[in-house]
Amino acid sequence: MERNTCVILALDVTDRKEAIRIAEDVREFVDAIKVGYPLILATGLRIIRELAEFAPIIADFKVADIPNTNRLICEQVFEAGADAVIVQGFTGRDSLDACIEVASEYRKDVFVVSEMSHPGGAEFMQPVAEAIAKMAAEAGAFGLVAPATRPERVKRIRKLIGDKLTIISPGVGAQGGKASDVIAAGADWVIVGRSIYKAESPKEAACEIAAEIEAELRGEN
Ligand code: FNU
Repeated sequence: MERNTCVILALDVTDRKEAIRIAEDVREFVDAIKVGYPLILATGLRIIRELAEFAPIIADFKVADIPNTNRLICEQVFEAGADAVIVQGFTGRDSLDACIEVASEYRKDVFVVSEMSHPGGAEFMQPVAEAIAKMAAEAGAFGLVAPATRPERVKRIRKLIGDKLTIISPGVGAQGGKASDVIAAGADWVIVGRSIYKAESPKEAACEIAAEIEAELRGEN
């Protein structure tokens, strides 16, 4: 995944044509498209290949099962054409290892959720987030998912893992996080859903977020 705009689109619409229209519209301003249960349950797994025409695809299935089931799920995800999968870390090292093994067979990437961005993410996950981040680094994951709603947590996780893992960060816009703040805190990419796909012009919305990040990286903020 190349880092240009530092924006990942979370495409949580449930209509195939709308998904394709938005993906085409915003392609120049996003480095990847994240698809998850809403779109895939509504339209089928084939949408991954259709969208892959516009950008690399991250499959957000938050895989959280025993190692054997994780392996079977990841095989399906990569067979369908995804470039990366998001998995949970709280299921433990063996479950994560199964995902990473499959990903390396397919030469694809695994992102591990360390702490979720919604308020409930601070209840059970935050106390174990640093242990999950360490485990993900030791296991050889490609990256972590850490909350844009809590840039101070992203900063803490970045300090802990150094440059070993990339950090992708959801929670910008609709959930209250600010793109430039979380990039300044050490995230490599922001993940943005509603603020782009529900905007009157998704293209303009994506362009604005990319510009905000570019200004932050140039030190203009
Ligand atoms: P938007 N997402 C999230 N928080 O929001 N995968 C997490 O901790 C996490 C995620 C996803 O709020 C969420 O499912 F691990 O509309 C949605 O697809 O900008 C996207 O990130 C955020 O969407």
